[in-house]
Amino acid sequence: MKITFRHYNESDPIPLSYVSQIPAVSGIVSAVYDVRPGGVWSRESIAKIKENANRHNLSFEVVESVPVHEDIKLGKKSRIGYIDAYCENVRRLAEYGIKVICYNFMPVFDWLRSDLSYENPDGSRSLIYKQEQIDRLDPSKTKLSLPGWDESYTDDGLKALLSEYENVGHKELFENLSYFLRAVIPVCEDVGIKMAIHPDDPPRDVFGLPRIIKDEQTLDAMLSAYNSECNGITLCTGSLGADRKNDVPYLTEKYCRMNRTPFIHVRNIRLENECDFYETAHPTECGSLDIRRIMKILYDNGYDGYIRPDHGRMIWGETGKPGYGLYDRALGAMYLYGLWQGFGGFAKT
Ligand code: DNO
Repeated sequence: MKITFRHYNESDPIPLSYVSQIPAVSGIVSAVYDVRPGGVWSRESIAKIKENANRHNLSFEVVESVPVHEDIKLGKKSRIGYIDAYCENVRRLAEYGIKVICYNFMPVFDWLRSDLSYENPDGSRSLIYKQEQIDRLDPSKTKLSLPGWDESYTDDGLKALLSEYENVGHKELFENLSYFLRAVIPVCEDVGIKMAIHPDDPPRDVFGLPRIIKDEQTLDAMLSAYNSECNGITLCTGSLGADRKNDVPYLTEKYCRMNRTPFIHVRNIRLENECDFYETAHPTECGSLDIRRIMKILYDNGYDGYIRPDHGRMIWGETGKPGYGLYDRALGAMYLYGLWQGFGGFAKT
């Protein structure tokens, strides 16, 4: 297992020197953020992230994310050019030693929460999801924003895009994903990169838009759409765990044994009623997911891929990117490392 830490380059308030001070963290997970989805990343930008990381004794082997242009998800003719650009990014990233690319296939929006700074009784702040509040939001009227979202839409552009999805249901979206995989995975096989799709977060349709990566059945379908070790999953415990029907330890064991989960996001959530959840600290006792058991499954199956603590709460007065502060994620990294070492292993390879 290689423990990594997500970083947002120059726009990240956390200096890389702080990241390198977290014991057991051996690398960063990052991306080129100033190129629009569908564009080609310059070699200079990729090289710069790598050099900065290496200067702090950190590796840069996982990209999160190379975004998929909406025309690919919509299956428009113009997808051909955007897929070519995607493949070019894959080739370029391989030149700089990237091993895994995390991406998602969620229409228009990425992860979604109803409150980014919910105050817990102990004064810490968490990301939370309450369905009732989400149901009251209308993305064509309210400006929503989360780290990692494409912020460049104008109001009219967003409205037009949402209306294009009126003709795209689950089946069409899945066909468009399969088409994308058929074009991209052979390139990944050539250059030795593994694609790792991130589950939909939360794992259900939102704002009437279809979502297709949300449970065992849909994960299986996506893996069989192109049968290759380069066509994998980012196993995100918190995203999958937000549906009570998903047995996360079982899914972890299944996909780890199949060798189709090159990247893992570990976080805990406390489920409330059918759909709502609160993001908590990482330890098992803090939420509804048995993180210790999940880690034990990885350990017992000899997991040697990349892992990262996922969202943290804001603690000790920290402010910063929602979910991506330093302190609680560092505690999360130490918890994962401590478990691993307790099982008898070493995190740093
Ligand atoms: C949220 C992240 C997601 C993830 C993308 C992958 O914190 O896990 O934004 O990076 O869905 O493309």
